[in-house]
This record gives sequence, structure tokens and C-alpha cells, in this order.
Amino acid sequence: MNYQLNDTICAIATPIGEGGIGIVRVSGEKAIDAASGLVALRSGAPLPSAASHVLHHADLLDPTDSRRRALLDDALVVVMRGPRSYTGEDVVELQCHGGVVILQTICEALIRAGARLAEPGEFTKRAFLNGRLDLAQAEAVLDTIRAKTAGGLRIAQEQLRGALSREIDTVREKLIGLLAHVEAGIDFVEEDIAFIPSVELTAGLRQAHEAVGRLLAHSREGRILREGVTAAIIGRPNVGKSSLLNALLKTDRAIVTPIPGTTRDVLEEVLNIRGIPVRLLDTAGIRDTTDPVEQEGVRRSRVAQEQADLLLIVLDGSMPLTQDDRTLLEDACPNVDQKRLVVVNKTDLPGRIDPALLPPAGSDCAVAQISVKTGDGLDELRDRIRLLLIRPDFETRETVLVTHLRHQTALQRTQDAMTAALASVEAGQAGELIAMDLRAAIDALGEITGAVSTDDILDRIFKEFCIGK
Ligand SMILES: Nc1nc2c(ncn2[C@@H]2O[C@H](COP(=O)(O)OP(=O)(O)O)[C@@H](O)[C@H]2O)c(=O)[nH]1
Ligand SMILES: [Mg+2]
Repeated sequence: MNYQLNDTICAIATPIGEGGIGIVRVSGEKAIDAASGLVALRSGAPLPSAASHVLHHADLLDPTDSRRRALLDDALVVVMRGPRSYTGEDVVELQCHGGVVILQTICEALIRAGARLAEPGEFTKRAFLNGRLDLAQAEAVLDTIRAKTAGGLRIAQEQLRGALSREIDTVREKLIGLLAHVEAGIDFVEEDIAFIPSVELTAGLRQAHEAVGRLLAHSREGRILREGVTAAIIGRPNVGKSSLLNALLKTDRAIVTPIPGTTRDVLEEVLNIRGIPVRLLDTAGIRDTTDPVEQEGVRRSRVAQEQADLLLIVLDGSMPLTQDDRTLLEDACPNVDQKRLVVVNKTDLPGRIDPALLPPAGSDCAVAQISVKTGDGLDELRDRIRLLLIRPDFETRETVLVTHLRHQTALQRTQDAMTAALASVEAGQAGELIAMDLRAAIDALGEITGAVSTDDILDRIFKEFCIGK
């Protein structure tokens, strides 16, 4: 994306479709001029003299009518003069009825008047480049829009209000202070003056190391709460996988029959389990089959199984374990990060599984007993799913959460650089070496808030946004 920043941009800011209200926003030096051609304020005043940050009732003129008589719609218009605006530039928002033709006609007129269509995320990018938001806050704008749960929204709002940025800036400033002392020492090395005693340097570094460690400690949970997880329901045919999907969704999404091999494809639904966004996959039962359609279903089940963060391995408690069940229990865990929960279903029927064949209590694989038919055990199943993903003491902690992989990896690099710096100090290494590691740590932290940024980082972040944000 090659942005120009001194021109004027416009975009429809509301979703395309029918809506009570639709909003077009314009930002840039010519925003007010460009909108003037379309807007006749009911007060009779010209738009450029309209008060800022006040809603004005206006008629929107049909731009194709040269006598300025034909009306397009009526609207509420707000002018927000920079720098007190979202982007920091002059902004005009036109709030009219939410019809596709109205909104597109307005945009076309603004473009004829000198604006251009905004790139995805360009309003927020301008807000960042004009110092209205830092990079972590800009990311939180998108997190707010995309929040999948109430908890996810709360975390996004904290980040948008600067909770994470303040934490990062505090550590970064501390390190910048230490670096200044170390660098001063390098310049005066001939005079043999130590500008900062190494105990003080070590203490400062340790403190910063701990602060970053605290942020990293909960980053896995933070990411799970923002991004959610993928959970695959697996098991041999007829154990009740599709019934379980339906029960968790509380709808008849998947076809359930007593005929083994009913589910042929992977079904996918997103739901909220105890505050965690879960992408739940119902898969075809895994078994040897000669039916080519079912074979493809089984292949897709295996792919889903490999990619999932969490496996729900369903067994039919009313029957002894089959060889297929045992194979699943044995090799269902190809990667160490994957969590597993064995779900024994049909507890409404007499139990026939030998408990000795199930994973023992206390192993890293939990067991839940349920009956989808009666609903027994489903609440405990939801609790167990949360417990597998989020540590039990997590809720009570009042800590700033890291929710992005980008932040997590930058913090990890910070941590590594500080560990190296600490080792150098302890080994009595030269100041240059310590300074190099300190700079690496400072830069890595700066990437999170955008104090240090490259076009590449910015492009990757803002291309995720929609046009108009
Ligand atoms: N008795 C009893 N039957 C169940 C239970 N859950 C599912 N079933 C039945 O088991 C059969 C297979 O269910 P289905 O969800 O299609 O299994 P899938 O092949 O694993 O997806 C259907 O006849 C369901 O009604 C349960 O908890 N108790
Ligand atoms: Mg099924």
C-alpha cells in the first residue's frame, strides 16, 4: 500500500446494505470544501463556517443537478476540525439514510470534488501517523470491532485506552535511562569512570525483565480470549459427535441419525463457551470405509484433528471400547500444544466402558461424562473446556493483557535481549556489548506501540481493517 497523506480521503463507514442510517466520512485538508458542494445546511450557513463538533441538519443535494435543486436525502452533518478529530485532520461525517445508492452517490460526488476513496484502515493509519493513537491502540480499534465475546471487548477497550501502552512505555523509558548511563560510560572509558555501578545496572535490568515477564506470563490466555480456539469433535461413527455440536449450539445444526456415517463433511460453527470464542468443528466419524464420499470425509476429519487447538474425543459409554476408539485415544495428540478432553457420552444408558482403559485422573488428558440426550454433564463439560484453556487463577489477576502474537513475539525478543545484557553485565563485558543488547530490547518494545515502526509492520496491521475505518 502506498499511501499519500496530504490528500483527502472518503469512504462509506457503515456496512454496505440496508440500514436505518448510513455514514460517509471524509478526512483531509479539502474535506470541508469537498462536502460543501453536496450539503445545504438548513440554517442557510455555508458549511465552511459551520460550528465544529456540532450536529447540523442539512439537505443533501443531488450532485448531478447543476441548479442545486434536486435533493438526494436529508442528513445530519458534523464537521470536526483537526487536530481534534479521529484522524487529526479536518473530518466531515454525513449521516443519511442507510441505502446503498445514496451512500455511493455521495462518495462519487466527493471523489469528483477532489477526494479519493480511502484504503482499508487509512483513517486509523492517519490517526496513528498524526499521533492520535499509538500502534497498540490502533490494533485495539480493530479488536473492538471484531470482539467475539463481552470479555474480548473489555480487553480491547483497555488496550484502546492505553493500558498496555503505558506498561510498555514505562519499561522502555527505564531501559532508555539505563542505556544513557551505559553509553556515557563508553565515551569516558579512558578516564576509567563508571557512570553506573554494575549492581545498579543489574537491578534495573532485572526489574524490567520481571515487568516483561509478567506481561508474557498471561499472553497465551490473552490471545485465547481475543482470537479464540479451534476445537474439533472427533470419534468413531455414531458416538454422538453431531448431537454434541447441536447441544452446545442449542440448535439442530447437524443432521443426527442412528445410521453410522451420516456426517460426511466438516461442519463449522462459532460459539462462546464460558467467555472463550470457540470455532467448533463436527467431523465425519473416523473408520475404515470403502465409500469414496465417506473416505473423503474421514480425510477431512484428520486434517481438522491436526489443526485443532483442542480435541473433544467422543466415546459411546454404552459400548465397550472398540479398536477404533483405542487408536484414537492413543494417537490423537500429534502436537504438544494441543489440549485433549475425552468425552464419554450416553451416560443415560448402562455404562460399558472399562474405566481402567480411560486416561487416569490427574493425567494431562481430562475425562468428562455426559448425556447429550438428557443434557447431563454439559455444564461441567463447558467448565472443563475453559479450565483446559485458561488457568483457574487467571480471572482474579488484575493484570494488563497481551492479546496479539505480534506483541508477544516482540516481548519475547525484548526478554531475550535483556537476558543477554544481564549476562554481559555479570561477566564484566564491555559497555558496547551491553549497549547493543539494550538497544535491541528498546527497539523491540518500541515496535509494540509504534515508537519504532517500518512500512512493512504498518502495512500488515492496517490491511486487516475494512475500508472506512
Ligand atoms: N441414548 C443416547 N443416545 C444418544 C446420545 N447422544 C446421541 N445419541 C444417539 O446416537 C446416534 C448417533 O448420534 P450422532 O450425533 O449422529 O453421532 P455421530 O455419528 O457421532 O455424529 C443418534 O441416534 C443419537 O440420537 C445420548 O446421550 N444418549
Ligand atoms: Mg455426525
